[in-house]
Amino acid sequence: MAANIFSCCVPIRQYRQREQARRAATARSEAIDKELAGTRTDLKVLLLGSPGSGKSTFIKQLRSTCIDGDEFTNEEVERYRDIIYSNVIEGLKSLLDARSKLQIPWDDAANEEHAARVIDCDTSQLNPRTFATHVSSCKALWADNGIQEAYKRRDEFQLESCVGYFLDELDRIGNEDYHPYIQDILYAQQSTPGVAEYVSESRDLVRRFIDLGALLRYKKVFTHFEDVRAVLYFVSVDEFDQVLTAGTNDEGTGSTNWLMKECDALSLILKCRWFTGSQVFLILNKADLLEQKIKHVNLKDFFPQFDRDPRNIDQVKEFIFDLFEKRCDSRWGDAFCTYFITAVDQINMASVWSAMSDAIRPLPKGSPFVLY
Ligand SMILES: Nc1nc2c(ncn2[C@@H]2O[C@H](COP(=O)(O)OP(=O)(O)OP(=O)(O)O)[C@@H](O)[C@H]2O)c(=O)[nH]1
Ligand SMILES: [Mg+2]
Repeated sequence: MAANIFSCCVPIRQYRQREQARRAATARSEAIDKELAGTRTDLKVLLLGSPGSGKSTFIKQLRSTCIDGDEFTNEEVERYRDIIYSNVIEGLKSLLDARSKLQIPWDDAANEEHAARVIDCDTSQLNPRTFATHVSSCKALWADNGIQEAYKRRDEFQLESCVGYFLDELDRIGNEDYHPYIQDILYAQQSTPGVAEYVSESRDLVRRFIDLGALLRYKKVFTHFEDVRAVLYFVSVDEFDQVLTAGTNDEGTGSTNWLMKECDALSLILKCRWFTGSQVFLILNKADLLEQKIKHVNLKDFFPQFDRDPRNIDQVKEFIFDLFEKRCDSRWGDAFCTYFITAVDQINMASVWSAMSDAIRPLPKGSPFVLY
């Protein structure tokens, strides 16, 4: 009996000792956390760039692939699903409009009826049930050679870069129980309406990524410019063939090519007094689309000074790289870096981020804030 009581008491004593040790360890860890919270470095990273240049896609990748490995919540996945439905219908509307304006004949004239259904669709009300009623029309239209021909000529009109990807995936997206893959979420297109912030926290570091979307023109955004550790300026490199219709750009410098306008914008950022102590990254995004485009659009037609092989992606990238680097004052030195990226590619982003994150670190203690 005594043995029984004794054998019962030992585990209880051990349990109490273990519990005390566990509580002490938790208290120690909380004390360290509290101490670190006081000394944690807060790094502000600003994302700038024209609409559609890939800022939100980059943040989605930081969140899901590069830094935090976060899963999107069910509510977010459902919201992206409805955005994807809208991307499909709006994309088809653009293709239908282009087919008509470019006077491309229907493959099957009976598809006019499907076209009318898609044109009448209210994209603000899409959900699995309402989208299901349009799936057969979408499939019939995407299979029509007239629409395919318009798609081939997409450089001649405005078409979101995600449209081809989603239309090719219609069998999957058209299922009523469709649940977007992460790759679909990366392609989902919706303009950021205001300032978006993504905060990534670790024990000793808080990184705040601030995406100013289309608000850069408004003076009130200058409040975000103070103490910026890094600026990421995004450019869609596949738009080298876009010509500005107004004759001069917003800065009044007279550049009429889209890439030259982006060079002007970058040079203004590099002169901006707010960023003299920041690391500046030029993100030349959509390298995948650039590679596709140079197969049928000649860079020489837009940049006569380009005297190398216009079908060679490395030579084209080198030329674009030089175009921007020449605008960069040599004083910036290591505080200015350029990367070609494909923001929708998870493998590419993981390696780009591992190189970039090394540069986005707190400045060593005691070093002056200004880098040059
Ligand atoms: N193919 C391809 N598509 C890309 C790439 N980067 C972004 N996109 C697509 O381009 C579209 C626009 O990207 P966003 O990230 O929304 O652009 P943004 O800069 O946030 O645009 P705003 O919010 O309007 O300022 C989305 O459909 C993206 O999936 C890329 O490297 N390759
Ligand atoms: Mg955005």
